[in-house]
Amino acid sequence: LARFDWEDPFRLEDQLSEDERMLRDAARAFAQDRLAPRIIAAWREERVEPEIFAEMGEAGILGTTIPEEFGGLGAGYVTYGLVAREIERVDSGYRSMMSVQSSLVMYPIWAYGSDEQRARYLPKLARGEWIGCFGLTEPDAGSDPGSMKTRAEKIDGGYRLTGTKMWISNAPIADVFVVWAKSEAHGGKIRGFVLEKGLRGLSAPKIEGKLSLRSSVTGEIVMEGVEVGEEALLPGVEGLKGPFGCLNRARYGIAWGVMGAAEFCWQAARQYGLDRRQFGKPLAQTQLYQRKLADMQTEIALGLQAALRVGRLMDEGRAAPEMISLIKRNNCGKALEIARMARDMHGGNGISEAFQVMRHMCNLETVNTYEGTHDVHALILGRAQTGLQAFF
Ligand code: TGC
Ligand code: FAD
Repeated sequence: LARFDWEDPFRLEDQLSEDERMLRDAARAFAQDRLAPRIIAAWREERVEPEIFAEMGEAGILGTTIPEEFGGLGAGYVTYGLVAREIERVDSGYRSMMSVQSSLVMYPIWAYGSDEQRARYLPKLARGEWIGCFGLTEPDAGSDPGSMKTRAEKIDGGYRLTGTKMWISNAPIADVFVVWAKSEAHGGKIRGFVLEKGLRGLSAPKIEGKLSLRSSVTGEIVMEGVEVGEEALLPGVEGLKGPFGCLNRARYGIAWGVMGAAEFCWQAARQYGLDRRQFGKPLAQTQLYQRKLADMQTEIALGLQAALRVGRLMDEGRAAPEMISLIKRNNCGKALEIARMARDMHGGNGISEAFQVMRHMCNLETVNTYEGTHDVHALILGRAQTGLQAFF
C-alpha cells in the first residue's frame, strides 16, 4: 500500500524539480532563521524594519523570476510561489514586502521599462538596497482602478503628476515609486511612471492604526504637481493591462503564500489538540476536532495542487488571468477560514500573540481584500462563464 504523508497528502514534494526544492529549502531556512524570531515583537509594535529588504536581497528572494543579468535569479514561477509560501508561513506582511518589490516594482520595470530604467533600478531593487512601491489604488478608486483621478500632464521635457494613491504597501519607506496615472499626452490612457524619493511635491505619509499586516508599512502617495522628465515614463505599455500584468504575477504568488499561512495555522491547531486535554482526553481525540483538521488538510492540499498547476502553466506561458483569479480567490478565502478555525481550536490561548494564529487570521483579512477582493474575483470568474459584465 502506498504510504500516506499527512503533511503532504498529494506528494507535492515529488512534483518539484531538484532546483525548486533547493531554492524552497533556502527560502524556508531564511524565513525560519531570520524572520520568525522577530515577527511577534514587530507585529505587536507595528515596527517597520526596512533592513529586511537587504536581508531578502542577500538571500536571493527579490525578483526571483527576473533574469540574472538584472540581478534576479532567472527562476520560474513555481519557485517564486514556493518562496512566497515559505515567507508567508511566518507572516503575510513579510510576503507582501517581497511580492510588491518582485512582482509590482521589478516586474513592470523589467517588462515595460527602457534599457536605462532596467539598468538603473533592477540591480539595486534585487539587492534590497532600494525599496519599491506600487501605486494603483486611490481613495475613490479601489476595485475600480479605471476610475482613477491621478493625472499626468505634459510639460516641456516631461510630465507633471497630480493625485493621491491610497493603501500603498512600502510607500513610507520607498525609494522607487511605480505609479499609474491617466496621461493627457496619450489620449487619457493609463501610463506607468517611475518616481524617486525626494522629488518636489512627492510625499508618502504612513497610514496609522492598522489591525492587520502590522509588520508591513502602508501609506499614501501624495503627488502635488510632481515634475519628472521623459525618462520616468514606462515606455512599453499603456492602458489597464499595464498594472494588471503586474497584478497577475502578484496574485499568483499570493495564492501560494496564503497556503503557507494556512499550513502554519493547521499544524499549530493539530499540535495544540494533541497537547491539550479536556474531559480526560486530548482535544485531538474528539470527532469535531478531527473533522476540522481534515477540512484544513483537504483545502490546503487542493489549494497547493491548484497553485502548482497554474505555476506550471505560467512557466509555459499558458496561464490565463481567470485561472489566477480562481486560485487567488479560493486560496485566500480558504486560508482565512482555516486561520479563524485554528484560532477557535486554541480556545482562550488562541487570542494570545504567543500562539500566533490570531496574527495570521488578522493578516489574512487584508490578503483576502487586496489585489482584488474575494468578490471582485468572483465577478471576474462570473463574467468569464456567462459573458455578462456584473461590475456595473
Ligand atoms: P476590463 O475592461 O476588464 O479590462 C481593461 C483592460 O485591462 C485588460 N485586463 C488585463 N490584462 C492583463 N491581465 C489581467 N488580469 C487583466 N484584466 C483586464 C483588459 O484586457 C483590457 O485591456 P484593453 O487593451 O482591452 O483595454 O477592466 P474593468 O475596468 O472592467 O476591470 C474590472 C476589474 C474588476 C476586473 C478590475 O478592475 C480589477 O481586477 N479590480 C481589482 C483591483 C485590484 O486588484 N487592485 C489591486 C491594487 S494593488 C494591490 O492591492 C497590491 S497589495 C500587494 C501586497 O502588499 O502584497
Ligand atoms: P472597495 O472597492 O470600496 O470595495 C469595498 C467592498 O465592496 C468589498 O467587499 C468589495 O468586494 C465590494 N465591491 C466592490 N465593487 C463591487 C461590485 N461591483 N459588486 C459587488 N461588490 C463590490 N493598492 C495598491 O495599489 N498598492 C498597494 O501596494 C496596496 N497595498 C495594500 C495594502 C493593504 C494593507 C491594504 C488593506 C490594501 C492595499 N492596496 C494596495 C489596496 C487594495 O488593493 C484595495 O483595498 C482593494 O483593491 C479594494 O479596494 P477598496 O479598499 O477601495 O474597496
